[in-house]
Amino acid sequence: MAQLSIVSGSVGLITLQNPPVNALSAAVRQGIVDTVEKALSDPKVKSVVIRGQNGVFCGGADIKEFGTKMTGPHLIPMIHAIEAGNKPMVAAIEGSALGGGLELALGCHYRVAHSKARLGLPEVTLGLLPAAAGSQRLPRLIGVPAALNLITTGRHVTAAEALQLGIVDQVTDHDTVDTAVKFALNVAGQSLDARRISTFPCPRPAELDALFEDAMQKVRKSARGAIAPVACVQAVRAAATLPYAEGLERERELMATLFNSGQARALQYCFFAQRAVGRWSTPSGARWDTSKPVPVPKAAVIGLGTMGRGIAVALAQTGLSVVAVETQEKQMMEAKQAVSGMLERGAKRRGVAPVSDKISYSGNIRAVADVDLVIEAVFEDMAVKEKLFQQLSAICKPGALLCTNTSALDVDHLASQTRNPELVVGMHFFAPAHVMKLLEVVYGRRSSTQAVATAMQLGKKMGKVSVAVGNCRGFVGNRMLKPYIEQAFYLLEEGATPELVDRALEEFGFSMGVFRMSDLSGLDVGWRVRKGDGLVEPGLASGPSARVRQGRRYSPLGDLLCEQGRFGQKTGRGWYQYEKPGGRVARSDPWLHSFLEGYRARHGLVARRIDHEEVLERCLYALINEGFHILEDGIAAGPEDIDVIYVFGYGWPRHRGGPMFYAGMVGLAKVLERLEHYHQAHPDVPHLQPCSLLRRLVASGSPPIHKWREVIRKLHSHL
Ligand code: 3H9
Repeated sequence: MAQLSIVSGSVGLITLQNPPVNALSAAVRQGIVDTVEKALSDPKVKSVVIRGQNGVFCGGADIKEFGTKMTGPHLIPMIHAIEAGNKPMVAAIEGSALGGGLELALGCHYRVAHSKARLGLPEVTLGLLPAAAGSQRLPRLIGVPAALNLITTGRHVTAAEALQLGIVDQVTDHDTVDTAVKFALNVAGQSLDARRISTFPCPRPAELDALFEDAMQKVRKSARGAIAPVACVQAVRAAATLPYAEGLERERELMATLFNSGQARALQYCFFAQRAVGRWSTPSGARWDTSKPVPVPKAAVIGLGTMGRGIAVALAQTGLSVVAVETQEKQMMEAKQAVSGMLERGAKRRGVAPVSDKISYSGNIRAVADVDLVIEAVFEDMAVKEKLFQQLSAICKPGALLCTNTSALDVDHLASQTRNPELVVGMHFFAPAHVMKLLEVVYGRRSSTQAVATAMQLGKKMGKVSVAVGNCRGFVGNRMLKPYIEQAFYLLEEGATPELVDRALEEFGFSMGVFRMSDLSGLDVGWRVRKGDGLVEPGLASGPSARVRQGRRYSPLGDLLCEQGRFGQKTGRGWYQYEKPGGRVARSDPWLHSFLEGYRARHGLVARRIDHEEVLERCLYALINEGFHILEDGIAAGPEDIDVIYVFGYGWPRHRGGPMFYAGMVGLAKVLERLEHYHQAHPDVPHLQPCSLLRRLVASGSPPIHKWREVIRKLHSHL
């Protein structure tokens, strides 16, 4: 797990060996302790280089060990032994030095990094803090403000930034280990008194209290209830105000509160869930490891509205040649300007040249004749898309993949409009498409394994978290959103206000409550869909039938607002009011409150007091219940897929792990009991009727989430 060899006559080379990222498992820690001891006691060794196998220095503590009984040497004394040693230790950093990996490097006396290496203390993203003295050494090395920034955000820095900050001593474009060995030869025999970071005084900024108050306010605001960022600030404060040993003790205490917290478990679950969705499979037998994607050097985007523009930018930034097609001249002109602005801003952010030359524009659909893949992002209307797919099927070269960016429409139906339905898949992007990380790749009944693999691969190349999902109305994300929004409407009818519902959801951790979100995305979007579904009946009809459609409870509230032209931010009025059309700051609207009172009076509804708990239970459990239906139907392969979709695409707070993980944390039996309770109170709301998979899981003793797939598999094999 760690090996010592002697190179260049006098340099002890310690190699960490725990692929793929040389995580610091018990065996690796033991290996380091043993090899360091050997190197320090071997008179032939004058200096030491520590490196990781296979071009990765170290990805940190072994996250898989968390939650199990920890064995082996502890990290802190192991790193102290390295720092206290009387021979220079040089970390040779290639690939990543993250978390405990960087803490190990900070225990070394010198650090040499390859120019492509990335360094950071991302523990906060796992609900932890850098508790192998990272929170105490880093501020001593680079100062409090820079350390606060790195530790509270968990961001990775490039080698160039690490050099500028003073984290590393040298950056090389050549062989890192060779460079580090030369470095080690040069420093052999030199005094190490000024190289042990734990002995450095921590630089004390002038306005210490103000600095930490400001940092605390900032993290509290952005953390949305997450506790780790707050603990990170406290740990850095300890570094700035206490002697090293006392600071270390404070770091230990803070870590103890985080380590077994539900938030840490949720965030670590998210880490593995994000990777698990990459190992996708479909019921037809397509799999991530056996299905071969086809290369896609050239792609086309059709329709340059908001979505199309974002998709074109995302593709171009990935290095593809893009043909962008828009038939309306005015839209084309606006799109060209918007796209070039997006590309310029993106290039500036990433410190590269804009890739405007990657995109060519055309008003003629025939321009897509030679591309390898088309993504259509035209108006969300089945008739329009049907016609387009018929055209594409005739125009595109043989083998070209045809993808739809629909957010809900039937992918199988669109595939049936083409000569090669096996080449059709859904690629559901989220707005803005060049920024949002989530991509739902929707396989149809006839999609080929190659088509799914190609779309998944393209998503990965674009830096998206791609999740393969089955075809049904709304796929996974939007299908679950429907009962969630529906409950929010019913709560208004029963006495809540948009402010109350949103506050409950935002305190839970959503970046935006359901009504503020609806104002942002536009009320007219859902109105159009409901109209298409024959649900909208114009006017202010009263009587019981006004709130019933197709035998179920229905709330026409959203339709009534749209009839008044209240489409949300774009019109300056929606569930809230805004200073002007396009305004961003939501203010309570007295008109809306009296409208709700009038509505209730007209329908004989008596407003009652609704508390946050009911808002959360009704909205979230209805959404979770739909998640169980999705698992039961085989639309998502496992709970991780649903959770990743909600965390990356729908603002679900990551420190709560995603809706299905949250259900497990609350207790499946409790979720079932509350759904039964609410369904009894609202028998005309089918979404509140508990799903049979949920009942089955509770009946089988509420197994932990990683065992749900077994229950689902059994369920499917019985069918
Ligand atoms: C810590 O250090 C705490 C200390 O401060 C104090 C303790 C007292 N452990 O991401 P990839 C697995 S907390 C175990 O696909 P990439 C990963 O699950 C730690 N396993 O590769 C995957 O497995 P699988 C702080 C780990 O090249 C495989 O390795 N460190 C760990 O795209 C490949 O991973 C971090 O937060 C780990 N630490 O990216 C860094 N890391 O194949 C976490 C990875 O079965 N790691 N695995 O799915 C990363 O950010 C990325 O993995 C990294 C490589 C950038 C290193």
